[in-house]
Amino acid sequence: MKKGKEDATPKPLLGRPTANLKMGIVGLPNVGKSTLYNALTKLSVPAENYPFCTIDPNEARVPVPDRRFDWLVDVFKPASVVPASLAITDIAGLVKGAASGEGLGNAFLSHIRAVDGIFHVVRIFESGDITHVEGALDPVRDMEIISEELRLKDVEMVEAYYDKAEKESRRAAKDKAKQDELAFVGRLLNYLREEKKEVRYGDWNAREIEWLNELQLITAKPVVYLVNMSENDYFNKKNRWLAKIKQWVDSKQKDQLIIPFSGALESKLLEMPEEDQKAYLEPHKALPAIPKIIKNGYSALRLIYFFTCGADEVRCWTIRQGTKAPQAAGVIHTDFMNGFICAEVMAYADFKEHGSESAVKAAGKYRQEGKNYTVVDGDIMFFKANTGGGLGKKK
Ligand SMILES: Nc1nc2c(ncn2[C@@H]2O[C@H](COP(=O)(O)OP(=O)(O)OP(=O)(O)O)[C@@H](O)[C@H]2O)c(=O)[nH]1
Ligand SMILES: [Mg+2]
Repeated sequence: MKKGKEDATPKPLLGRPTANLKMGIVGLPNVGKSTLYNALTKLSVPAENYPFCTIDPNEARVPVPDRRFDWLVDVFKPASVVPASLAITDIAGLVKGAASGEGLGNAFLSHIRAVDGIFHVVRIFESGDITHVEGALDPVRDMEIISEELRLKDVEMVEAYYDKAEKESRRAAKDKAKQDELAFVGRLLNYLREEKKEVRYGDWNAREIEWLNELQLITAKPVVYLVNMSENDYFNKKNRWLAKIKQWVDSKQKDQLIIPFSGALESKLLEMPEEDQKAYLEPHKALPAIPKIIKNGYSALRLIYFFTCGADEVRCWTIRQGTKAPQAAGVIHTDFMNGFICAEVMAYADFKEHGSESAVKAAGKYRQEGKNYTVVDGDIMFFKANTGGGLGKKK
């Protein structure tokens, strides 16, 4: 085994250092957030035609759809199954001026601060009956309002932090760490307030990410844009606003994901048995958007999972990208991390190709990995650990 520099420390990720993360649904009032939430969770929270219908944030966990998992369950026919899941919070609508207390202002912003990633819902469905808080339909204006409110909230927070850092650095003029921090907060304030940029799009070094992670700014959270359109437009994959929305999103950063969906259609599908759903979508060659939304919310949070498979259980274990084998083992049980000996690993693709553990072994694809191994999404893992009671207790 190589020693020494193989382990160049990768940059930490922005965000809370845990795999227990959640997405929040954010947007103007009446754009279809609760409708989406209902479709995502198949729960019923009130979705009424008046602003601020959702007052308390609602939270649910939804399974992450995955064909690989379904296939493993088919092969192992285990007694119990545990898919990966994504926590989602439905947050009430944000209005212009929220950052300075308009609408239900600050309460909502604190709900947004409590999530780790944002589903930004924007409305392009026309409806005479359903009030638009800003009057006429204009999704680009709406997206701008939301992102501005969130950015202004961050400016406010960083200004306060700057004042504090300045006082501390005056008190400790010789403390280089404090001076460095103040210089960074100054640059950050300029970035947010003068350049009007969002933290998630910045190129930060490891030390800066550590500082940012103490601040937990709203614009540091990853965002997935969701465009709510009429059923017809969804089927025809056409709406005059789509190009303008893409242009706006691209102006922040190229190649970001924009997922179209139809709240009206997804609500309709909820009422149908599965065969009827297929029959309804088939003529339009359309798929429901919900699975795509869940999967992309999960990966926006930089979450991945590995599998453990056996006759008793097939299970997904959620970790963040870049997690090493011992910490991954620790998700199952801290004893597995503390007493970590090694991990036996099969890539999902190899297992699928060869069909059994022994065939994977015969093909020379069954690996033993040590504590520096970075777990890959879809690894099928088996840990060996010294858990006090003797060697080889495993999962
Ligand atoms: N026509 C049409 N109506 C929709 C669609 N999605 C949602 N609606 C309707 O729009 C209204 C508002 O939807 P909600 O999901 O409650 O909106 P919200 O964003 O949660 O609103 P607040 O919680 O007040 O911020 C409801 O009457 C929904 O039925 C859609 O795709 N098409
Ligand atoms: Mg709502």
